[in-house]
Amino acid sequence: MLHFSRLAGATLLAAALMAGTASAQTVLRSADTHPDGYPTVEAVKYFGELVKERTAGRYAVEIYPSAQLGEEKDTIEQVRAGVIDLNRVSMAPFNGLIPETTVPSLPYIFRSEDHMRKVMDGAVGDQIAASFERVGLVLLAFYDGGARSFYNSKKPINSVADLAGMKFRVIQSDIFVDMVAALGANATPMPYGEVYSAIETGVIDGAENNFPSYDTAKHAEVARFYSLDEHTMVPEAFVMAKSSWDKLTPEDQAIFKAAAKESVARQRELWAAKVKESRAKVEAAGSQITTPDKQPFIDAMGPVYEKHVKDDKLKAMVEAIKAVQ
Ligand code: GTR
Repeated sequence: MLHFSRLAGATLLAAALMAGTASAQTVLRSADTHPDGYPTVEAVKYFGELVKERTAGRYAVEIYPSAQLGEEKDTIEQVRAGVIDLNRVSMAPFNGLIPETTVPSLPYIFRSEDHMRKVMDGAVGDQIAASFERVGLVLLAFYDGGARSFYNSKKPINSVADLAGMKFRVIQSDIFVDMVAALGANATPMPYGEVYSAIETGVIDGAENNFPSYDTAKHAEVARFYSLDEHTMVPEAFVMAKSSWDKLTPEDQAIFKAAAKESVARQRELWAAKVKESRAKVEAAGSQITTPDKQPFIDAMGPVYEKHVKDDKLKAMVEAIKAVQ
């Protein structure tokens, strides 16, 4: 009898502890425009696992992939308002909101992926990260977004002249609109989720993105001419609502920061593999890839820099980026 009640007591205690743990868990909602399995989604998943483990289950991350919580511009407003806690989004839609984000979004600002990583991991990256606080966000990590290039349904692009008069969807940023204009083509900013049908119905001739997006959003099905002009290398941003961040203890903030940092290494590995996989997949499915000489594209970007790099702070950032070896 004694034995039984001890056992029952222990069971009750265990159940109470479990209930306690469960009720004390804060679930943080995170948005991503990409589908499950995409490197950014997997990186945030990994971040969530680390956070859960290191906070002994007090925090967990629930990801809403495939734009379930809305298109990027909407989710940016939601995370600023604290409606959602976390968001993985490109840096380009922040351009109108945070001037510092325009610098890494500029065409041909980075010489290579390696250069981009060094910059984002260094002092300029820190400066850009800090600038998110002004709009109610904490920048947890910069992820790789690879190089963006033009693709279209009409013809192979081998030179700037080939772009003349064509109509491209661009990501929602004025820099992109002006960049396309500087190349003699027309830009239509629109949400990512609308691009496939806009190309299919001929509203636009094409769009611009990296291989993993071109592949997973199925744009390759409707725009088989991909031109490797690699005009931008905009990093991805993983942000947290400042209001959610401020609820964390300093110890938990350190856990979140460390987990985010570790997720960057994971994302970069997954990213490199995904670029290769997506490129092979679209080529096998019939995409035609051309490699135009980049210099004339670079030479055409003067007006974009003149218009978007006006104040001394941004000018200094551009110079600092160029100086990174
Ligand atoms: C992708 C990026 C997305 C989204 C998309 C777009 O490369 O990862 O976050 O910004 O481009 O063009 O809308």
